[in-house]
Amino acid sequence: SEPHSCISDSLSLSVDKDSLQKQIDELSTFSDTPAPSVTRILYSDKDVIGRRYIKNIMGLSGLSIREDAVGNIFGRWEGSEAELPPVATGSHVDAIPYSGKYDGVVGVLGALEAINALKRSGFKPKRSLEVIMFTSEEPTRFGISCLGSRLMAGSEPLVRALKETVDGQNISFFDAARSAGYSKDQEDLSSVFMKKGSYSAFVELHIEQGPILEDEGVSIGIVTAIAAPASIKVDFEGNGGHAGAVLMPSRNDAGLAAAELALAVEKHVLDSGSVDTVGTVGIMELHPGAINSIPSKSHLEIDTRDIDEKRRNTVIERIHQSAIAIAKNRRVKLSDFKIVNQDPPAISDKAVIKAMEFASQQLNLSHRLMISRAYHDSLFMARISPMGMIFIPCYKGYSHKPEEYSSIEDIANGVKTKWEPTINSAIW
Ligand code: HGY
Ligand code: MN
Ligand code: MN
Ligand code: MN
Repeated sequence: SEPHSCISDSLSLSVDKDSLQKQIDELSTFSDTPAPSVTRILYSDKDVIGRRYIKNIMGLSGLSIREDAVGNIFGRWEGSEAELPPVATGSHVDAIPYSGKYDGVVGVLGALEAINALKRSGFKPKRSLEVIMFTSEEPTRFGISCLGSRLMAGSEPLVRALKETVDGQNISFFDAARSAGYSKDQEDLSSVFMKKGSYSAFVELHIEQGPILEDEGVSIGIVTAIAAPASIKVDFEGNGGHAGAVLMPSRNDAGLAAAELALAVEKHVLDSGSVDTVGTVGIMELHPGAINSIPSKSHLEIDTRDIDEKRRNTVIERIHQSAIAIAKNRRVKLSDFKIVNQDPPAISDKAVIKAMEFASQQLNLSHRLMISRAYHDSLFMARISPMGMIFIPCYKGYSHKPEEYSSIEDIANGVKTKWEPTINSAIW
């Protein structure tokens, strides 16, 4: 349906920038690493405090709050026709080690400020509006990205996997969830699943995490598709031994096998034929990790993505072949090659894209269509609802590092653009 006239003017909507900036700054203090970095890992004490902070704002905004078995948090503003599927918006507030204070946070606190601005203006929604804070968008603790939204989208394999998933300290997913007040009885996590059609639209506001909008001086990015992410865990085993006494010809060094595979990842990605293929070895651990002991074990975690799923899968296949060849040549054991996730890309909904283009025009904001190379909870929300994403510029495209920054003006532009489709779809 066609977006209605821009009603935000008639509602004299305005963003309370000071309070929004203050909330972003306060939330960033709940961190396990010193400012300006932010570290807030799933179910950690700081994550629990962050969750309480968000629920407090939801309560103050008069939203009814529900939490599911893994801690996805839903703040709902009941509409006059509450039986209709609601309009939803939201993002995440967990943060990888030594990251920044805007990734995800802008989409949660910005959503709550949009609700408050709508309330201040006297707007009354027809469809209910729901703000979602998704559990664990980042893969840091259990190696699973978008854990909360992946479950909401109905992943049976994930329910099975979580039963035997442990973190780096050998704490099980369920013990960690229980320590944060969730999944008390080992309840069946399929209670988290949501049906297709649960929402009439889902819109996520997020920093671009790339340099395009800032380079081009464009205020709003309207996401047309989200790239297809995949992650792989690899373990090699050798005999190890004394760094002085074992001569080179008789070594089978698991550390060098890992190093060679990391370079093979780079090679296969660069040989893919497209600049859209990316690959990263962000984790590489050597055991026993002593300068004078030949690594007897190595563990790598590989992240590879592409907007073209087939091309990405070819790269994964080549990485696997390299791991087997390296193990053979170096006489080490390839003790594990585990594809943790190999997700398809997601396509934004045409009507939601149109609503966001309309909103940007009405608000006189420069805007452009673009793809998202980062993944988001929207990747999975697209499986149960028409999805759209709004990007705002961030400083030099920096993200996942303490220098991450977006101006409160850019954030306010994103909030205003978001409420237009929300308003329109709330009326649609
Ligand atoms: O890695 C990502 O794409 C997201 O920022 N977690
Ligand atoms: Mn992130
Ligand atoms: Mn994010
Ligand atoms: Mn010695």
